[in-house]
Formats: sequence, C-alpha cells, structure tokens
Amino acid sequence: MSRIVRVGAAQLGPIERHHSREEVVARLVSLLQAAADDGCRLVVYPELALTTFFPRWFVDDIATADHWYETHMPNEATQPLFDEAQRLGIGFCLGYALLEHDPVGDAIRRWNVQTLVERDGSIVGTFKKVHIPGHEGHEPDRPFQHLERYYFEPSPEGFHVWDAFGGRVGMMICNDRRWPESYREMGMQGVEMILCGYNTPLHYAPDPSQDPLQGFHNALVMQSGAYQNGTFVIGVAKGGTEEGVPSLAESSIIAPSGEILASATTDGDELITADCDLDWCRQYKNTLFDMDRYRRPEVYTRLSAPPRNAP
Ligand code: CDT
Repeated sequence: MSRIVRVGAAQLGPIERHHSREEVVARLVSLLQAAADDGCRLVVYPELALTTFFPRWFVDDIATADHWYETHMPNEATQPLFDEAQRLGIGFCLGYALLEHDPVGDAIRRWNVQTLVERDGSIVGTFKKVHIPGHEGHEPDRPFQHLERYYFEPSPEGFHVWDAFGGRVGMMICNDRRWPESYREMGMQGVEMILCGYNTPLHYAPDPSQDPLQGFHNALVMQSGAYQNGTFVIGVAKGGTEEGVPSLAESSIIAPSGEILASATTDGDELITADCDLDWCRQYKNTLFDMDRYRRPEVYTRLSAPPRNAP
C-alpha cells in the first residue's frame, strides 16, 4: 500500500503584538484551505504560530506575560482551526506557548510546544522544546532580547515519535534542529517525518559574523539531519520583519536523500507542498544507514557524557 503523504508547510509572515488570536487563526485557516485544495493530508505551522515572538521583550513580572500562553488546546480561539481541519480531513501541527498548572506544589510550568492533530481531529501528541536558546535575564545592550530561557523550561521528556499519518512522525522546535542529537534520538526510533517550526532572527548578537550564514546553516542542519537518518524534514518559518526584528523565512520540505523538494520564495504567509513517499526512507535506512549492520554504539560512549571542552 502506498504511503504517500502530501504535506503542506504553512509559512507565516509577521504577527504583531496587537494582532488577536482570532485574526491569526483566520490566517491559519486560510492556509489550511489552500492546502486542502492542493490535496494535502498534513499542514505544518511555525513555532509560536498564534502570537508574535514575545521572548524578544523583557517584563519584570513574568505573570504579566501569561496572556501569550495557551492553557489548553483546543480553546475558544483555536476551535475554528480544529473544526475546519476536521471538516476537510486534514491533520496539522501547531506551535504555541503552553502554560500548565502543575498539581504538585501548585507550580506554574511554561513550555514552548507543538501539538500534532490527526485527520480525524484527535490529538496525536504534544512535543515540548528540548534545546532552549538565548538568555535568562534582561540584556539591555542588545537591539532586541532573546529571552526564551526566561519564558520557557526545557523539556524533561526529550524526543518521542508517534505512529500517525501512516508512518512514524517526530517533532522538534527551532533550535532543536541545529543539534544532531535531536534527529538521532528520533532516527533511533525509526522516524520517517520530522516536523519543525522555527523563528530565527537574522541577527545573532553573540556573534554577528553568523548573520549572513543564517540561511546556509538552516539548510545545512535540516538537509544533513534528514539524510543521515533517512527521514523527511519539514521546516516551517515565521519569517519577515516582526516588530522590527527581521527573521529568516526559507521554509522547506526535505527528502531522506537530503534534497529539498519544495522551498518558500517569499517571507510572508505562503504554502509550499510536496508528496512525501514515506517508503523512500527505507532506501536510506536499509542501505548506507542500516543501523543494525553498520552503527558502532560500543564506541559512541561519550555521546551522553558531559563535554570536555577544547583548551
Ligand atoms: N526560536 C529559536 O529557537 N531561535 C533560535 C535562535 C537562537 S539565537 C539566540 C534558532 O536556533 O534559530
């Protein structure tokens, strides 16, 4: 039986602070409908797809930022997206900020997450971002903040995969895509399609020499992660200049060969699509990257040990 999943990467342009959830969800629904017209079975949205990238601002009292988080999914604002997706028979992957009340000790937990929804509207799973980049405290000398480490906890769960859409699906969020361990953890579980939303500012304050390389690094990590693990990777940006901060667009759909099957040509709302034949993964997983035959875990013992840095 064929395992071809037509996938849409639904890139978003900027979301400004004053845009309501309802306005944003209307944009998501319009991309979903375009994907349905194009025959897609799955649509992937960016990281923090319901709001502006709020970690660029510092607030003294973090509770005053709680309005950027969702407390449950679906909720009143996102229900129209869930309803329309179910009506059209399309699944989707949505990135957003999640605020949870931990029953133990009454603590509040803040996460950067993606939720995957099947074509029948059932929730497959919610992934919490593992690698949280940026800084913990206000750094007033920066042109803008990157306070993800203030606003989000790192996932204690790591990289799970789910049987969905006729294959094995994993998720990662933005900075996770730069780490080989993200792909490998999922590769070790036989992943066939990795869904990744991102918000990548073009300016990197700690080392601006990396600024002109943002697009190159984005393609480099996702193409090599796909190839080395015999998996599709769907990378979806929130691009364009949001609240004065220019961000990388360049969403792409990457095959297990490492080749780019589709890529965005604008930095605004744009749908790109490709047929992802999940059986293509076997060509790589069963040959060059046959893990049972060629992998050498007995000499990889340092991989999960603390690093010994160069002098
Ligand atoms: N959102 C996110 O993870 N962005 C990071 C930029 C980090 S720069 C402090 C990324 O890896 O694209």
